[in-house]
Amino acid sequence: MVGYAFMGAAHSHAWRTAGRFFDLPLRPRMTAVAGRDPEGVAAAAERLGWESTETSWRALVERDDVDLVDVCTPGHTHAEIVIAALEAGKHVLCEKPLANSVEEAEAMTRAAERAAADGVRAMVGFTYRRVPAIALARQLVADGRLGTLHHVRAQYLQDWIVDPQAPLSWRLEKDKAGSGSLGDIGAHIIDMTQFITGDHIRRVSGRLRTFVDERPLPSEHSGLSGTAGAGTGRVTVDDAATFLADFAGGAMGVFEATRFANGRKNAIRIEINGSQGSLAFDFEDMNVLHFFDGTDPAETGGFRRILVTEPGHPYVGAWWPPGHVIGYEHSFVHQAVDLVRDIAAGTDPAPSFADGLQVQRVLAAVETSSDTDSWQEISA
Ligand code: SOE
Repeated sequence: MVGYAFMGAAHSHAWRTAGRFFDLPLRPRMTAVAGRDPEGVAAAAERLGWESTETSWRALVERDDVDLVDVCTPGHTHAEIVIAALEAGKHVLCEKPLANSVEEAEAMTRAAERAAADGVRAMVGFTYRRVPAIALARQLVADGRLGTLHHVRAQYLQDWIVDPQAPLSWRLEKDKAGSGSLGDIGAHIIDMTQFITGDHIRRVSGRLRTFVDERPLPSEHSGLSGTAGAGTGRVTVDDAATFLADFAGGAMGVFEATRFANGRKNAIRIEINGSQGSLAFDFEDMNVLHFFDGTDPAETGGFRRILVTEPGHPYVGAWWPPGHVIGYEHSFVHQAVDLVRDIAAGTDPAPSFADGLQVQRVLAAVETSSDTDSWQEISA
């Protein structure tokens, strides 16, 4: 694994846990973690359960005892690490969004396609599609329970930088993160809604806004929080993004991604309305899917609250008895399980780099739309 901060901790937990709850055809071994700071990476290895450390990702990628490279670093480093790993014949899991630009994502996708010819697999980490309620939502749509889809409504709401004194971090710098709320969290709802609907976004009309464009530099930073230090730096990404989207299949989409929704910590709200029924989900109640079946008699119909903890629900059978809910970290475990199974079976993982590239094109189109005040088509 390269990187060991917030996402690195979530991925480490997943690699440690996957084979303890799920039957896996291969057993992940947490051979090495890489990071530039020798003390920091050593402490992380100890805490997160890695056998050894490297202070250069290149050294990690060249090791014979590494078969898979898990990239948990900021976006501006993804392309170089991922392409080198694929060229060295290593399977790759890359955190989302795939890259900081469409060009980088295209190069990574080409590298993944070349490597696939030699049986090397590549997956992009849109973990939320592996929340059981989201996987169930996709099944219901695929089974035709919603009929023809009319509306897709999606919001990803956080508030961790609503305080203007919250310090600058890499997620607020364009050269490191590519974009702000748009790419960091908007990318998730693009992937989730396309996954649930089995459809894709055809064109967008977007608005980006930065509410606080100068912030204190951090004296220290960990995960999403930090302490303000001396001096200030410029915020070079969007704080909030909204966009309208037309889906290829005809549904109308309304999307909102913001880090300024005061009081909302990690609310991912998705509602889909079709000719036969509707679905509604909120990550802050992630074990629940609300389903309205329009074919129910009006007198007894209404949204039903499905507690997605039955053994027959996606992924759930490997965990706890019904009603014993799961959390944020479990979707990362599901991601590790699916990737290991694909590697063993020689099948292509989803979401593929091509899927990650398509999301990148939607992100770029929203930015261009906001800059030019126009609708933008998503190129194929
Ligand atoms: C920060 O907004 C963040 O950690 C994202 O980077 C993750 O992808 C999301 O799952 C939680 O929030």
